[in-house]
Amino acid sequence: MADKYTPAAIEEKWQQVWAEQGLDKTDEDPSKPKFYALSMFPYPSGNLHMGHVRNYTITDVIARVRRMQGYRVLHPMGWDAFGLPAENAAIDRGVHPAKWTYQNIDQMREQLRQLGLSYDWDREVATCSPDYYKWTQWSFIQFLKAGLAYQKEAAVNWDPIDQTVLANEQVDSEGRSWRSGAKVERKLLKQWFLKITEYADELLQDLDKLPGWPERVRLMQENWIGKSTGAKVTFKTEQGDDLEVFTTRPDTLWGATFMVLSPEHPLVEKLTTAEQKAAIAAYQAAAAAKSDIDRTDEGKEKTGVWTGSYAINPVNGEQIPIWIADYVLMGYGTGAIMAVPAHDGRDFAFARKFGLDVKVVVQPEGETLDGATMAEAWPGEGVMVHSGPLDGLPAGKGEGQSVEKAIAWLEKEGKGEGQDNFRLRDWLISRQRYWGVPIPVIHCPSCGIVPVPDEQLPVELPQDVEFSGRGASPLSPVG
Ligand code: ANZ
Repeated sequence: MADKYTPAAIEEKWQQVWAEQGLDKTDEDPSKPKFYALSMFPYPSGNLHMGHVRNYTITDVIARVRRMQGYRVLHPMGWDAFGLPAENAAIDRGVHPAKWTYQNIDQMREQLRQLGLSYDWDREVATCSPDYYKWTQWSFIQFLKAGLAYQKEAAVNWDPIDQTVLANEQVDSEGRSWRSGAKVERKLLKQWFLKITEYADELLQDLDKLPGWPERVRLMQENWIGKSTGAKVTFKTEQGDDLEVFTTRPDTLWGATFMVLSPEHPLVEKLTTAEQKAAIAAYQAAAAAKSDIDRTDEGKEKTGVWTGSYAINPVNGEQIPIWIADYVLMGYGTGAIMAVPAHDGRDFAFARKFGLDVKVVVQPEGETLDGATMAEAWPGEGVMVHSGPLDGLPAGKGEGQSVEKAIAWLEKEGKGEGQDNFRLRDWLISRQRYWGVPIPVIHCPSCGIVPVPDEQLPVELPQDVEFSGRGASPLSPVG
């Protein structure tokens, strides 16, 4: 026996023998127990890296052990082959994304073979091939029929020079487009979503069923789902519209001294008086140019504009001014808040900057806060004051405390109701790019969105397209 391991001499020879014996083929003998060894499909970037090697070795070891234990093992490989890099390569190098993708697949398949991994290559799939994405489309239609796929307007990154939507990865840290260098804007476009929020509670509860998982990972999941408990409260605008807010502190309603709408809120136009029109429009344009991270940066100076209108506080009939400000995001809660400057830091900074009232409704023990002179908000514990039915209660979320009582009172009075809110957003699946699965629906002018019948799937992606090199999808309408 040779005392040196020479991969070139040994591996190729034995891989050949395994191939001839069909060692990796899926055994279909129904008398044996089945085992499915599936690892995550790689993106066909062109070359394997050590992360792939580690990952795929683990699954390969499992598959081999199971075969030896007498299982009939299905151990396939596939390619997560749609996505933006293929399109970028097409633009940069003038090759069609399909050609670039299949070349990369060939190369990486060869590298996986050299590693001697025991895949059944007869079962290979590529997500960009019509016989595969037929099933992606079929699944989408099941979601659509179940009411779990839907379209709505959502903010996207818009490059005003290239006139195209950009992925987050194409926007640099200064908010500029990777290609044109233009300052990226936020623009509302109709998008497809999957309603993952329908499962938010279930996802949260079932984290308990993962006892083997690191606490750190479970906590990350929990924060990502981000459950907040509170209430939805309905204010009336002076124009007579309902203005709903989500609040985690419904007990502080008597201390609400103004309201703040996100600049994108649908009621802004109606609320804006003639005198305030120009200032509001300018502020909306400035907010559209900012990222959510910029907008919610706690440290930054608060900005905003009064709409010129008032709302009526449902608990005491007081008229309070309605402002717009970028620290309120359209994508969270209802996109509108009641501002309680005495007990919320952001609202406090805003009120001081614009000279708005500050009304204390929670008095901390041993102190007497005065709205006119206090130096910062008091978000902590205390006793409820100036709050009608809540007066004298301990402020807090526990049993018998102010929040619980406030919700019961709102529900009894028909002014609001308890509500949970989640940070988790529905999953935006449309991309406005070319190299992806066509959404299998017909936009019928008279009957709306109609799913393509199963027997007509797949709806194939046109192959014969030109890349303008300007970043726009070759399928976007000309003009
Ligand atoms: C009044 C209030 C008084 C609030 C108070 C807090 C303290 P979390 O915990 O993150 O769910 N809010 C609601 N929607 C918002 C939006 N779209 N953009 C920015 N802020 C929003 O926070 C919920 C609280 O954040 C809500 O409760 C609301 O302010 C604000 F002493 O309402 B609160």
